[in-house]
Amino acid sequence: MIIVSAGKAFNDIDAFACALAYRELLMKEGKESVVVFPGPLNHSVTNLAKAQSTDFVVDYVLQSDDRIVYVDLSDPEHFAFGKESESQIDELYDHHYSFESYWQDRLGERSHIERLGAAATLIWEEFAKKSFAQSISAESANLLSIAILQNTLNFTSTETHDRDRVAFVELTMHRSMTDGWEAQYFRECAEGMETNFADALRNDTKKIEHLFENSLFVFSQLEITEEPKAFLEKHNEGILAYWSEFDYAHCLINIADMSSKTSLLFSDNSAWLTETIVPLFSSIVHRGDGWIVVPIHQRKQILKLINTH
Ligand SMILES: [Mn+2]
Repeated sequence: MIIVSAGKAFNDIDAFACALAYRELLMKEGKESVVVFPGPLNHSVTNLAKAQSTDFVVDYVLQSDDRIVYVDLSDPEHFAFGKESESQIDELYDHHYSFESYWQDRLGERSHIERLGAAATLIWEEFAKKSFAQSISAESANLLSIAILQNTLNFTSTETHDRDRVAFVELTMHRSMTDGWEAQYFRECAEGMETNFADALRNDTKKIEHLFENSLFVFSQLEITEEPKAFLEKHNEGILAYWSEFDYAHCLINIADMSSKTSLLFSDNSAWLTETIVPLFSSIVHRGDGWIVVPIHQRKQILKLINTH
């Protein structure tokens, strides 16, 4: 059996859309597959997304003759079936940094890691390459479109590539969502976040070891469409309460606001923020005690800045 999956902890709309659409592509090629998401889906997988498909399972015991396709992920530490599942990987589709050459060496042409706004763009391009673009289902076209919209932060992210824009336009004729779906989608994201802020935060936090010596790096991110300083004030307590679960950690949140195209970075340790995070940015829009506002960045971009600084 082919298993299409992503991370073990939480998966976002990009992973969700890629896996479900890729399952359809495999089906068109006459190959059976199962989509597996063992962890919770985060608040970016809204009702609009779930209305397209929920054709996945949570529990699956990997068999020794299964082959795996991982999407929107290339860091072996986070694979749904663990690092030990590496030898069973057939294909890998991702747009995150750091593991490009690792997978190039191991998978060669079966590793598809490219600098794009959304991994969903790669999956759409696979449909086209394999001549199934014309027969893609409306549900898959809808999902891939939502993922491109969200992962490029409504095309405001500097990670957005022309290929993301082309894919989004090409998908237009295959979509079935009604006018205004983009606004509806972001409204659902905001509502999901407000309804259960603690879970939204928890399910969009990366815990990274060994980046800052022996301290755990707790890096949260929320994508919003409202004034980021007011958002921080509203949720300050909730953020600090969550971070207090971690001992000896450096904690940072990236509140990325698509409307103002800025990122507000907040830490519970103002001195650490000034010393470690501030120097990463050549342009700082505003700053205060424990927070800075910079042009919009995504977490993976900030991680890259930390890694290369
Ligand atoms: Mn992604």
